[in-house]
Amino acid sequence: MIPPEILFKALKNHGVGLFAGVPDSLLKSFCAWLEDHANPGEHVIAANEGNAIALAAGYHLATGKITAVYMQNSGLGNTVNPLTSLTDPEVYRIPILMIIGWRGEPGIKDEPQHIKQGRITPALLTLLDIPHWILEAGGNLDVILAEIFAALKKNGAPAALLVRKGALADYKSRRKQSFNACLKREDALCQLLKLAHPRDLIISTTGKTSREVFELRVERGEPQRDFLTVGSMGHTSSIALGVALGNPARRVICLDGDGAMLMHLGALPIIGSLKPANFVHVLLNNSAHESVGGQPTVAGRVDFSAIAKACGYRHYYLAADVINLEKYWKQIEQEKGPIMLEIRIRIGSRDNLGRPTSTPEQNKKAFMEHAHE
Ligand SMILES: Cc1ncc(C[n+]2csc(CCOP(=O)(O)OP(=O)(O)O)c2C)c(N)n1
Repeated sequence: MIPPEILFKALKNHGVGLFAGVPDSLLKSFCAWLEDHANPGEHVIAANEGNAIALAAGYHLATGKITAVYMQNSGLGNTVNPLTSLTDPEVYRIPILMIIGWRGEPGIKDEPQHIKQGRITPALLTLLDIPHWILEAGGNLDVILAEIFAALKKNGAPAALLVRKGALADYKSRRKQSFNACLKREDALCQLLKLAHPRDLIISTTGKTSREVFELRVERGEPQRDFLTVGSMGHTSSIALGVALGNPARRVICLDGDGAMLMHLGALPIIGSLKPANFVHVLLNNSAHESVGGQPTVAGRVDFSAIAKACGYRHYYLAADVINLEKYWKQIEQEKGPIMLEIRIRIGSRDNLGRPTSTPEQNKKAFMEHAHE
């Protein structure tokens, strides 16, 4: 296995001037190393992978240097537009080193949302004319990087390092909790499931939120009727908006994460301008991408009250404990949406957290039956 510091130092020796990206579980030790050791201004955690590519392009325009942009392969879709219309040799020809965590690699067991993307990742890079190299546990990093940087220099365009599961050695970050909050995400979700009406339509975000909602329903002996957005990070609020518009007679509760909300923040003014009265947008804010390793987001420094108001939400509440959560929920019951309820939570989840045992299609069917009752 390759220690993350070796990768970091080798990239710097090759002249990488900036590191940017969206965290991934397969790359979490590298992300953690960057957090602890990159110089100020040398590492940016972007809101989405397309933004990271554009940022890398801008950095190259200013310095002539290469940025290493890391991401999970789920984020490739977000990069296709800037890769084809900005950095491509047929447009501005800008070199970028992409470091991609290869979830769903064929032959390796993974969750349903990763299978298709894992299968098409190399072909997608080929289609985009992006030469790519595979990094695995026993791989010769020096040789691979020499070849990649030679290609980056020769083509002046993006090249990619596809990182297999287990290629990088462990490293734990020294990071601390963002908020001094008492509730963990699962505690907040447990309260919300108690407060919600059985007829409410719940749509939950990517990562541990959906896994916890699934397990909490099992524990509570209740049917699985919530829509679990296992992939499509950042799109949960738009899915929920579609549900709210299509089913105005039912209250829709969107359970969002801060990383996910920031990823496609543009959904908020659309919700605010359409003003679905049945829309409650819960933001579970731990100021981190906890599901993939706890890397920080900027959400701890963002005024979501101002954002909600500016985007046209009718009400905003901030809770950090059960007493306030219950108090504000009583108010929410009386009011018209869209309403944003931010809940400040601490990082942390149980070690034995499972994954949905039903398939996404079974989940969809159960949700639709519930929605049509
Ligand atoms: C487009 C895309 N990029 C990255 C990922 C990997 N990923 C899955 S969950 C997650 C973190 C989500 O963070 P947040 O919404 O704050 O929720 P938390 O994990 O903290 O509960 C990331 C980065 C992904 N699934 N899709």
